[in-house]
Amino acid sequence: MALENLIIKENKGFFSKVKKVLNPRNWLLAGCLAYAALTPVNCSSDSNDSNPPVNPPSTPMLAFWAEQGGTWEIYTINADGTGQKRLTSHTDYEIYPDWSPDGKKIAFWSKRNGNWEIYIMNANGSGLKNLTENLSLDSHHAWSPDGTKIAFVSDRNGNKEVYIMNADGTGQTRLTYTSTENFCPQWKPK
Ligand SMILES: [Ca+2]
Repeated sequence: MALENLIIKENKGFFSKVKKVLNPRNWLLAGCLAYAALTPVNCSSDSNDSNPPVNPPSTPMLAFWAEQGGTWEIYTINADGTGQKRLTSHTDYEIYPDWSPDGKKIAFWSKRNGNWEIYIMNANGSGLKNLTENLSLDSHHAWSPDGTKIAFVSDRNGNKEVYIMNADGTGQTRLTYTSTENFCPQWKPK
């Protein structure tokens, strides 16, 4: 290619690039891309963030123990008096139900294995588990505010002392050391 033609071709390419840069449509496109890159992404599927969706409140419910049918058992009932349900069924005592803070579990005392133990079960009565498994008295359970611990009373070391354990029964630890009896541990609210 002759030098003159080569210069003409390069000049055409240069002016073509200048034309593209100066084209208002390209500037508009570049502006839109820049705006999209700098605008924070809204990850919420709800366009109205000032009113996030709220789960409907569950029906208020109570647990109680009663001698119905000749044995002391744990029951639940709705706060309007409907839906009474028997959760335990044993010839020995099942008393003092206490809800876990998240409402999913119920702890209670039972003598079903011959001595007082603290048991736990799901709120529908399933998943029964002996938490303390000790031949001495274990009683007066109290859930920690975060639901991870249960305080209780036991006389496993001679007289009634306050203990603490994880909510699955592990890590049972004595907290008090007195010659007199200690009862009814209660957690300070958060
Ligand atoms: Ca026991």
